[in-house]
Amino acid sequence: MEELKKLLFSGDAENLAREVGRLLGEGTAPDKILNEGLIAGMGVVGGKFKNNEIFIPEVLISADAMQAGMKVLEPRLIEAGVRPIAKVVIGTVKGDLHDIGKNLVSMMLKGSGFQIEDCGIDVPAQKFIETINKSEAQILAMSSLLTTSMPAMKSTIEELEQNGLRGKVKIMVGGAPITEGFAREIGADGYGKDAVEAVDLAKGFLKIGVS
Ligand code: B1M
Repeated sequence: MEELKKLLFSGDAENLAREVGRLLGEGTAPDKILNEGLIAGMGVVGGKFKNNEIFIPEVLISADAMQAGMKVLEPRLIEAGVRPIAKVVIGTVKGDLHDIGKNLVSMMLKGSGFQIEDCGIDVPAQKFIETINKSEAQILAMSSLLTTSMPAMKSTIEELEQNGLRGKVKIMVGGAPITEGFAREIGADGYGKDAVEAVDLAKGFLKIGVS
């Protein structure tokens, strides 16, 4: 597990995938590899990012390595019946094409055991609604990088209300122009300043019950 964490931290995707395969081959339980190796490793990455010891490019490289490890691990997790801790629908709101931050949040959430339904960019409210309905997700995560796309977060929340879904999902918002005050004003349940805060927030929702 220590080796996995090291490979994840150094972003060595190829060797990480190989090491996951090797551990599976010698009979290590898939959930042990996930929780004690990959998720624990991403926790270290998140902690260092929070403390400004590493920066966005390093986090992205580690997240890529995590994805490579997950590709090998995922079929075995499914076989073993290991379930994600919750489902998150994520997207950049209507009118906005920025996705680097949204992808980072998505990868960190995945790295923490959440299942992600990524709606992509320029996402209209109806698309969020359809995806929430289809996936039965417990959390909606919306990103906006433009002051001009911020109102789309508010209108999406209003449409969720009109569709009777508001009480069924916790909503978090984030992105460079978003503030705690704005999140409160539009009726979101939380605001994440960065990808690490987004993960903490999502885990916090689980503690208070997300359904
Ligand atoms: Co655009 N752009 N851009 N751009 N762009 C900004 C955002 C801008 C601040 C640049 C500037 O003028 N200084 C400015 C917005 C100004 C404003 O609204 N006040 C701007 C503009 C104006 C535009 C265009 C309108 C330019 C034009 O065409 N005239 C245009 C808009 C297109 C559109 O969306 N409709 C445009 C286009 C683009 C590119 C396509 C060229 C490209 C995007 C490529 C892509 O995303 N695939 C781009 C880029 C790269 C930027 C900058 C330079 C970088 C954004 C970025 O990726 N940051 C940006 C200036 C800047 O920020 N320095 C800028 C890195 C990323 C990791 O950070 O996304 O903030 P960020 O995510 C963080 C947190 O915010 C948070 O976690 C992340 C990790 O810590 N976070 C969340 C994000 N989402 C979250 C969700 C959460 C929680 C946390 O919970 C759900």
